[in-house]
Amino acid sequence: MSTNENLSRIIEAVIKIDAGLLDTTIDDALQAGLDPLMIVNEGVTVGLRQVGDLFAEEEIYLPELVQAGRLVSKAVEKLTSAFSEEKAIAKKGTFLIATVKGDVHDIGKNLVSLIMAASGYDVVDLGTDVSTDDIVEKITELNPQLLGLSSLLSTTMPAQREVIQTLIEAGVRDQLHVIVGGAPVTQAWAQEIGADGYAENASQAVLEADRLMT
Ligand code: B1M
Repeated sequence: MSTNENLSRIIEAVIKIDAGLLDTTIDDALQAGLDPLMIVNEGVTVGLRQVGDLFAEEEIYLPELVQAGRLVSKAVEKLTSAFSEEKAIAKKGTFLIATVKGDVHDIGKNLVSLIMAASGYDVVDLGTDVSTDDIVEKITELNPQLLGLSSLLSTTMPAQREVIQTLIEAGVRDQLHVIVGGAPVTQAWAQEIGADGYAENASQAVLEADRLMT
């Protein structure tokens, strides 16, 4: 079976929200030698976005969206377990990451955390729905070189701006680089709110972080 066929079967399993089928198709793809990260980025994530489209079109409802989210979280965990092992590489700096206030989406944030950690950053993950005050408090406490703000809702994107504004008011904005991301976030938005970097996916987050740290 070709790479594209393997990925299509995975996407279909996610769209059907079928845990058994997803397990089987992922195992088949791994056996065929596909890279786990490719399966995440070009398989399960693509399927989940299509589930999101079905939700927006009212073809499916919130319970199915929740179920699809859980299914994919588990699949991503399984696929990325290899990355979690401690690697003996020089540490590049501390990366504080949070999903902003009002937003509970965490699959993408977790993926970014994982890949950043595997790429040599000390990652401190504050979780989801994190208030601006809590983020700023942690920055004062930990003094990280990088801050990552994830937002999946157009209604929570302004919280990214609020964090940056609060950092300016607290006089600590210049002490760190801010990277923003999440499905509705764009390079233009990043520029508008005064972020230092924008990343479309987890691998680009590492490239952005490395660029900002040099
Ligand atoms: Co929600 N949801 N959801 N949802 N959900 C979206 C985002 C939506 C686009 C679906 C849709 O309607 N088409 C829509 C937002 C519309 C908008 O604002 N424009 C939406 C909505 C409306 C909602 C609710 C309001 C639904 C409701 O209750 N009526 C509600 C809000 C809850 C809240 O947060 N307050 C809600 C709830 C949920 C669930 C809890 C059911 C579940 C989340 C489960 C979880 O995260 N544990 C869920 C899901 C699964 C989705 C979709 C289908 C998938 C998101 C996802 O995990 N993608 C999503 C559809 C979509 O995004 N098109 C949708 C996979 C993940 C790997 O990709 O998160 O994009 P992503 O992360 C990528 C990049 O964006 C980037 O790298 C990641 C890896 O490649 N990235 C960063 C992310 N963060 C980054 C940070 C960085 C750099 C890169 O630097 C710091």
